[in-house]
Amino acid sequence: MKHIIIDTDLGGDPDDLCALLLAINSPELKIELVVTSDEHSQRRAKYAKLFLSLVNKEIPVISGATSKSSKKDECFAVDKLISNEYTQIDNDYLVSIQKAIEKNKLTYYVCLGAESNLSEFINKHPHLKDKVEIIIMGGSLHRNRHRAGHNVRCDIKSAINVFNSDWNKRYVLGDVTHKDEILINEKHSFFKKLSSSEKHHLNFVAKSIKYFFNKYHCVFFWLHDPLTVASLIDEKIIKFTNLKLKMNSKGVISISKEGRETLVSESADYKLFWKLFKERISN
Ligand SMILES: [Ca+2]
Repeated sequence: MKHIIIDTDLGGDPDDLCALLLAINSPELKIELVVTSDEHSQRRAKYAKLFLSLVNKEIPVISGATSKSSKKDECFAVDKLISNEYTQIDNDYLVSIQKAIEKNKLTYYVCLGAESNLSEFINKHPHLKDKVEIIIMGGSLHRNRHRAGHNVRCDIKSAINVFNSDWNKRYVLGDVTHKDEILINEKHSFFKKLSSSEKHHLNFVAKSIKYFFNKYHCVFFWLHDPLTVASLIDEKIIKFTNLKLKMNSKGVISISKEGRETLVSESADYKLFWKLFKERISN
């Protein structure tokens, strides 16, 4: 069993919620802590707590770093779902992450959003390096060579700091996640199943997806974050390779002879992913 910390910007793109549910329903993983990133008034943390209460899981939730994005849009689509939530949530995230990591020999730090919390943590606790394996969903090599992906753009400075650190880490790149094989729209059987389920928590996921579609006039999303989590459950789902990479001041990565050896996703087995994902989500 792997001990994991999930660092997430859930409440915007619904794939974070699907990733959280996949991790909850997977006995190979034990979630030690959920920490939110790109926070606005602890709303992501409140939303996480609300969902965990629906699935009856006592998993600690901590509110992470406040958004560093200068954009007015908060990328948060589920205000209506948390409108009655007045829960006060702790925000001593650096202490909570430290405690969760010190508890076990090895912890997988799964970063599914901005890297603000992670960057601060590695600066503050370099002595914990050997107890952590980091897996980051973000960046791409071939998809867009001029603009970093959403997670990196939310806090470019932190992404650069993490990239240049000597902590053990691997990246699930947008090159393997922006794929039709893991694209969900309203016609997809997965979405229909969630919408028609009698289980309250699955309806909650369906509702969250609908709010996202409505707010952003969007008709689909990709399962970037569930694919990332799935790669920890079954290592055959994503094949990783070592490349020499550099990250520029805009957070864009590229291959470079002088670059840093970096473990990145090369390909994914989407059929294997779907088999696992379908089984686990319908629980
Ligand atoms: Ca995310």
